[in-house]
Amino acid sequence: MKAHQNKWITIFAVGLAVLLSGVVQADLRQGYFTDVKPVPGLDSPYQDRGPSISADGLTIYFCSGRDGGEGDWDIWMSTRRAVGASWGAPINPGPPINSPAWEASPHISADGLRLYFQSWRGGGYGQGDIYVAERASTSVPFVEVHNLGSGVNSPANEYTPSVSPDELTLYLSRGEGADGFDVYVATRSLTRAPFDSARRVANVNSSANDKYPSISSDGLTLFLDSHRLPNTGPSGYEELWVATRSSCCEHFSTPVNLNDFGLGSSVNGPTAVEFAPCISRDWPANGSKLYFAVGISESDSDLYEATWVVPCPYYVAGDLNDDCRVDFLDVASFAANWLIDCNTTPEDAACVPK
Ligand SMILES: [Ca+2]
Ligand SMILES: [Ca+2]
Ligand SMILES: [Ca+2]
Ligand SMILES: [Ca+2]
Repeated sequence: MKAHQNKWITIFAVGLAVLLSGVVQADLRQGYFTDVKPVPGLDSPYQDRGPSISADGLTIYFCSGRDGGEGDWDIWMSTRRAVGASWGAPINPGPPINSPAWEASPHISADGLRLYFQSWRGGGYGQGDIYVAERASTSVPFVEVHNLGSGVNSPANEYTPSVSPDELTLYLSRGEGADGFDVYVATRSLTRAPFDSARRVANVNSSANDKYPSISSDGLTLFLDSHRLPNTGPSGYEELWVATRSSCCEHFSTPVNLNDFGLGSSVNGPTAVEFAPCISRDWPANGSKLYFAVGISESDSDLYEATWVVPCPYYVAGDLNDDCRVDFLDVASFAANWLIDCNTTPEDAACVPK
C-alpha cells in the first residue's frame, strides 16, 4: 500500500474514533497523586497550614502564625484570576472571622457563603470551639459569626471542620481522653437547624492523634492526618491517611496510608511531617488537587499541593496518550509519527512496516 494511502486511512480512523469517543467514557476512580510541590506565593517564615480551597479553585483559605493579623494565629486568604494562575499576596480578612485569640483550620462551604473554622475566642463551650462565618454572596465580606452550638462543641478542644456539599454532615476532630484527637461526625436535617451531638466516626480512629478530616464531595472518601504507626517517616510523625466506603450508609474502612491509596503515590515522605489535608471539590476528576501542609521545622510549615492523575484503564481505539479520550492530541501524535521517514530513520520506535 502506498504511503499516502496509509496516511489518509489513519487520519480517517482517528477521526472516526473521535466521533465515537463518547461511547467509551467511564467513571474512573483509580488514580494516584503526583507532582507534589509547594503552593507558590503563600509561604511565610512561620507556620502556614490548614488549607481550604473554594469549589471554583480561585480562593484558598489557610491559617498562619505570620505577623500582621488580629493577634495570635489568624485565618488568611488568597485569590487568583484562573486555575493555574499565580496566587495573589495573602490578605487577612480581619474581624469578625479573626480576633486577638487563636483562629485556625478554615473550611469554606461548597457555595462559598459559609466559612467554618476553629477559634479560642472564649464565650463558647471551653477550649477551642468551631464557629461559622456567613455572608449573603461571594462578592461581599463575611459579616456574622456563630458558635456551632453544643452538638458540635464541648468543654474539650474542637478543631478542623469539614462539611459535605449540602452542609448537613460535619466532620471535625475533638481532643479528649487517652487517645488524643479523634475524628467525629455530626449531622442535621436542615442547614438552619443545629447539628446533633457529634459522635466518633467508626473504624477511622486510633490511639494516636487523628484529626483534620477532609470529606470528598461524594461522601465516600475521608482524608485525615494521623500520628499512627507504621508510617513512612520517622516514628510518630504525622502523615496523610485515607478511609473509604462504597456508600454513605456504610462505615468507613480502616484508613490506609495515602502512599498506598489508589495506584500509589509518594505524598508522605521519609523525613517531613505531612498534615492538614484538603481534597478539592472536583476530586476524583483527572487533574484535581489535594492540598496539605508540610512541616519544615519546629516553627515553620508550608502549604503543598499534589495532583490526582487517572490513567485510562480501558482500551480506547485511537487513544495514543492514555487519557481515555480520542481528540486532536491523538491526531497530532499520529500525524507526527506518520511524518517520520522510516527509510532514513528505520531505528525510530515509531516506524512500523508498511
Ligand atoms: Ca511557612
Ligand atoms: Ca487571632
Ligand atoms: Ca470546645
Ligand atoms: Ca486518636
